[in-house]
Amino acid sequence: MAAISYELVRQDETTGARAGVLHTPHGSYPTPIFMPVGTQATVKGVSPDELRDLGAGIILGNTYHLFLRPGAELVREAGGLHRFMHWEGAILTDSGGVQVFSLGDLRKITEEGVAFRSHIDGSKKFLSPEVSMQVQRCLGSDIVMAFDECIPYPADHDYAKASTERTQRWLVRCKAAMAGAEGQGLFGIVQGGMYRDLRARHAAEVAELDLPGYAIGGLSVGEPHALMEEILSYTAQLLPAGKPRYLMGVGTPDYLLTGVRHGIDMFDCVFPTRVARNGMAMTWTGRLVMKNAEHTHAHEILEEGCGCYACRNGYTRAYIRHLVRAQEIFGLRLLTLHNLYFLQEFMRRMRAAIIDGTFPAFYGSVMEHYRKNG
Ligand code: PRF
Ligand code: ZN
Repeated sequence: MAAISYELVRQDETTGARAGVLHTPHGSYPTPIFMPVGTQATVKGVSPDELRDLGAGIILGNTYHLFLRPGAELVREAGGLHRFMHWEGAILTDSGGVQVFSLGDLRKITEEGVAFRSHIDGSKKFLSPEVSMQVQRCLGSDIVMAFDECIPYPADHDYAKASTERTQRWLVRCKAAMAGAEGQGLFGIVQGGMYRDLRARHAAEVAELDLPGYAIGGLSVGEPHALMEEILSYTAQLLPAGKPRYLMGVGTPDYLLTGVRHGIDMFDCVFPTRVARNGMAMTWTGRLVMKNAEHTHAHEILEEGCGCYACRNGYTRAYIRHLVRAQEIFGLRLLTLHNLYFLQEFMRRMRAAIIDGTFPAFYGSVMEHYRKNG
């Protein structure tokens, strides 16, 4: 049996939203799903038990970081990434493309791959489709992402076209390099910049390879929300309905709503964990900046009814504000646990609404809150 498969449970009647189940070698997970980011073999500040308890099923790891440190061979020697980091759920690894391409002057792109200098010690390194696949095979992730270029925004049509064609040639090489990898599924990534013609052609070429899942890359790179929605909706409907669809690097509530509405099943983003470390709490009515004076005497929890560790145990806004101001690690941990729980709950409610047939109303009411409160 294939490592990864998608089961459709319910298709919303008026939008593209769908509820399903994603089957992996490390468990089956309800979709739409949000995957917390654990770049360096850890979701910053959170133990695997805590992650599981707050409802996370699939987490994300990064080829680029683990390749540089501690190295793919060491993780393989430890028994793979699941064992190394003590995570029994599923793992998706990103290919390293985005990180190497964002190194600017420190890298050189050729047809073969990307030569770059390590951000850690400046040493010379090289990533290519074959190297990225080799690293991800050592990591043993359930879902392996293709090595691609995330085209910056804005980019002219000529650049976007040449880059997308190269990403497609790289995808063919990724597929060949993953042949025979048991228990791992390769996802293709559709690029094409903000150009419909390039997106359409690339979506067709990627789908042609008959992979276990498909991602939409190159979005949420600084373009306006309306443009991202236009390209997303146009691209998503071109992808095969029987396979999972993953929108890479998206995880703010408004973008999650937009993605789900257009038929996306999987998301990842550093947002909830990163803003937690900047002292911000996510709620159903917008963000709370914990440093603000308004929370000084707020002897109430972050959000009424929240089931996260912090709220369940009565930690107050005033206390968390104090911890954040005093730069205490526990404050950032409480906020991280709350934000990750919040997004898991956000996905659960979206899925329940899809199954109940009330997704359009849910979308409207939650979006309205976010437009009002940011
Ligand atoms: N490609 C890969 N990873 C990504 C992206 C992409 O386009 C994005 C899009 N912003 C986030 N993460 N490989
Ligand atoms: Zn909470």
